Amino acid sequence: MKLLGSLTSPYVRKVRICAHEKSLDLPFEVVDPHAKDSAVRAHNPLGKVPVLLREDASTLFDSPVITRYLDTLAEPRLYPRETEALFEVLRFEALADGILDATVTRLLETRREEGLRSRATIEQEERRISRALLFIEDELRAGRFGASGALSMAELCLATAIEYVDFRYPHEWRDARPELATWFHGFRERASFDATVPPGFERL
Ligand SMILES: N[C@@H](CCC(=O)N[C@@H](CS)C(=O)NCC(=O)O)C(=O)O
Repeated sequence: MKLLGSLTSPYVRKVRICAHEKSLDLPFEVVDPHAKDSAVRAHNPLGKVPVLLREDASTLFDSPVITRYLDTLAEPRLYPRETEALFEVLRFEALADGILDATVTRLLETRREEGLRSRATIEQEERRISRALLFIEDELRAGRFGASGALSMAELCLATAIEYVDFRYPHEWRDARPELATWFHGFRERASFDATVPPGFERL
């Protein structure tokens, strides 16, 4: 089994964090999905990472599919078996993936040349991120998130997404979301996060 990915992709980082939490030995090959002759396309027609190459030469993508698969291989279970609890985790995972998508879209827009760059697109993605962070703050306050202290992919996905916001869209969000800031500050100290910090990122 081998994971293909880049060191800065938050989707890849999420998978690596999941494997680390489960103490799975997951060899990691750094690839550039944007390269002209990228090998990724041979495994994923979408040309995106992460891709998991399995022992039988079959492949899995994208990140939520890979984490669901890894969860079947070792304890601790990070997706609950009980239906209601499972859908609660999947909803937070979808929210976290939405934060990642918005942060990536914003980043790519900011990198476009001056005349082509859309301020409206950048602001739309910033509002999306802001609403999502406020939503988590409210869920924390209501005890619907983080209350049990149990570890699941909900916490791992959201913390990965928040750290990616700090990496690619550093801005002051903590003052207006104090519960989230406190939770995140403690949570990101996990060894799985330390082991996967993207190069070039200085923690805020
Ligand atoms: N929904 C996918 C998103 C994966 C994704 O967008 N990966 C980016 C890296 S951050 C990529 O490979 N981009 C290459 C491209 O767009 O050509 C997942 O969760 O795995």
